Amino acid sequence: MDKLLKRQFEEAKAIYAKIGIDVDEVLNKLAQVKISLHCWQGDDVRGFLKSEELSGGISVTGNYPGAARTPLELRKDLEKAFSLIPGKHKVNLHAIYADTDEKVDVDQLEPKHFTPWVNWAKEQGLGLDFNPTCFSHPNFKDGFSISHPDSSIRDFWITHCKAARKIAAYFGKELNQTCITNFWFPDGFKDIPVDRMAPRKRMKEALDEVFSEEISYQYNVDAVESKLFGIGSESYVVGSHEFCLSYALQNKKAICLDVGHFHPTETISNKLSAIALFDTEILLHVSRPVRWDSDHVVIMDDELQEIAKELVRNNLLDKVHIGLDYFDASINRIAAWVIGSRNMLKALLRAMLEPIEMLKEAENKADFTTRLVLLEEMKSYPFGAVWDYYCATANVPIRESWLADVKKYEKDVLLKR
Ligand code: RNT
Ligand code: ZN
Repeated sequence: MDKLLKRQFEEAKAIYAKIGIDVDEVLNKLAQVKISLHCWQGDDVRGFLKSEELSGGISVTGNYPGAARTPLELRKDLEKAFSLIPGKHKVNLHAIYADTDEKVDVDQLEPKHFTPWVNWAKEQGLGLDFNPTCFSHPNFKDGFSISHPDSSIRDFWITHCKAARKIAAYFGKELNQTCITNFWFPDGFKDIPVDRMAPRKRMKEALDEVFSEEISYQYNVDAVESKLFGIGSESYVVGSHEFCLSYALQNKKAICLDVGHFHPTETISNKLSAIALFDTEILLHVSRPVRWDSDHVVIMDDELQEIAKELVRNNLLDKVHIGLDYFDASINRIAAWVIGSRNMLKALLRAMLEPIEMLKEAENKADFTTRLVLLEEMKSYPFGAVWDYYCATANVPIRESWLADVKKYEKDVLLKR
């Protein structure tokens, strides 16, 4: 290891020790954290079933060259990204990423259509998470999928979601690691509805049907994701936050909180402690909304830091699953993955390097001066030296040196596509 890097780490360690923080212990804890890397950043949410253009009120802008066109290309790109991110993680697949030569519609998907992904995950020591894809399909009609008024359309999506759970259970069993399956439905109205209740009733019943089959919790955990609005569902979304949270609580499902899915002044960092008190499992879709649910690449902004602090300060890392969810086609897609993952981990590291007990004590004594002074001074503590050391020990490039790897891969592989 680079001598300067090592010396800077030792100095940083001594500085943190003075305020009562054991840096080695922190790094062991950080190494346990798994980030679920969303495969769809690699190809702009296209998938391989080639059914229809992206729909569901989400959109990707940009035409940076090199998007993955096949499962093999996507896996190679993911491998490249993982080689630049410290730790062992998971990959989050959508149903449209099936790896098969068969012409198969989403309601007919089976575990066998994902075998190459499972074999690869085993080889790479990765976990897999899953999502049914209830959009980009002719049966996503009039803005509705599983809560469509037409029962044959609802049934199609119910069958698809049931199939998705079987695939998820297969992932969990084969990889000996629970698969988190996230159910997100774009269903909603562009304009003010007359009947807000009926679609929600249909969605509730459809979900009951989807989840009617018992699947061991060891293999699969289901999550439901809420949303405030999407493109084309500006006035009303069936799966609102109240709907999804209530459903999750009543049915022992996990609730998925996406950073971009709330009113602009609402933050998910402020929701975590409230929800966690009620024994709910939580799935995070870490994203970055810019003025709206724009799904920008995750940066080290205040909300990311606040989310990380909530997870660490409240010991939530065991019951909160961290996934990323954004799609940017205007920059190198591998860099997009690496930036977001490294930032999520960095934010957690920084949160772990706080004198939490000291801060809580000050707060409990109403010594808000001490609280503010400590919080502000901690901002210039040398966490960067700890992060660099962590990257070096995990055998991934330090600081921005990973960019050279990405540029080389772009030249050798991506630009030839
Ligand atoms: C959409 C949701 C959802 C999707 C992915 C592709 O607003 O955030 O999670 O981004 O399923
Ligand atoms: Zn999401």
